[in-house]
Amino acid sequence: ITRIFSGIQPTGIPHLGNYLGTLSNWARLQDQLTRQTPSEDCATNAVQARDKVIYSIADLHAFTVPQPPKAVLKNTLDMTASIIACGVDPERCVLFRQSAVPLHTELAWMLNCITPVGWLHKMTQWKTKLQNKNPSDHGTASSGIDAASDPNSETSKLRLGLFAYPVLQAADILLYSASHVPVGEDQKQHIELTRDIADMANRHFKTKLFQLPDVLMTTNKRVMSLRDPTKKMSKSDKTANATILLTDSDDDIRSKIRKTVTDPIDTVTYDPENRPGVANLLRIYSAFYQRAENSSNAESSALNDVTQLFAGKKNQELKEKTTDIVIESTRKVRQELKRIIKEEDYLMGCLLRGEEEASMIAAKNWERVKKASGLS
Ligand code: AQP
Repeated sequence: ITRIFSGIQPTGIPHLGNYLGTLSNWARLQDQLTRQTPSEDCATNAVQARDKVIYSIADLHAFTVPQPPKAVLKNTLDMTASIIACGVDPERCVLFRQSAVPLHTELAWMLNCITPVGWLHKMTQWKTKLQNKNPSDHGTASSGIDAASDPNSETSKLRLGLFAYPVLQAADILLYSASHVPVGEDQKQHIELTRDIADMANRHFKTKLFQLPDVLMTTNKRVMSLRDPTKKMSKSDKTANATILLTDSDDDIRSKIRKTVTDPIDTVTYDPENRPGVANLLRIYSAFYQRAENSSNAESSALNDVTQLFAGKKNQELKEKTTDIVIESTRKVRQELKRIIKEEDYLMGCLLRGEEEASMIAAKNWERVKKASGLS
């Protein structure tokens, strides 16, 4: 691993899924990759270590769904505070706002001009959006495309940005020559697309402009909504009690987990298909259990241990024990977030410093693109 790059959209306060699936991994990776961070007074080495780990607040991606202008900056600062509270240290990595480095959109444009539209039509997330907009369609991509070409269909009202955002994501990654991109299962296809686009660009410009990044798969499974366990927990889900936020108090967490939708069977078994609510609680418990035990065992083994632990116990007990482990395991992060979220000047300072460093790295790579394309 020579450099990792990852991003998160500032679309609200992060929830337990964002924490387990992404932010805690960001902190862990930063710790692993900058373990030999030299002493503070050795400035050159410190910069070398910092730019191994680049994290972006993907505010431009957030616009793929409408954002109230008044909320944009506040959401960005809240996300910055959340990332730092989860253990990401802006002294040891580059943390910045995507929109502050306009080269992301410039490179995205160049990549748009060489990316075949058919590649984007294959993206599962896009196909899901098409199907949701077009219930009469039976879920094949081609019927979605047909519907999209009818200017009056519901699908043709979907926005271009939503269709093209995987290209912007490719630009985000390629601009920094990231060797690895830590993502969850849902984003794996987009990183594969990034590799294909990089390869296409290298052939198009007849020079090795871009490094093909590898996926660094994060291990934690999806955390599902507490109110509808067939849907993932989402920042934008406004259903009451569906998400546990990093700003929740102990009482909020207690009350939300108590109200979790389970099923009429009274004892605990792990059956994600038929008992998604109970399975979700077992997975949340096991994710924290694995951390508390400091176990390097695979996730599946922690889940087995936890399923054994609760075998024959009442759902009620699972809810209570999950409440305790969530409250205890997130206490430090929640306390730190509460403190830091008010420090707007400090947060802005961290972002400005990150922006400066990100711009320098991006400019070097963009210069090579300009040369290869003839723009220079
Ligand atoms: N429920 C989840 N369980 C595990 N991981 C999750 N992630 C999101 N939801 C869950 C991971 O968190 C990162 C956040 O990425 P994002 O904010 O760029 O986009 P997202 O996946 O769309 O996140 P949300 O929370 O669902 O936000 P909204 O509501 O704005 O769309 C990703 O790495 C994702 O895998």
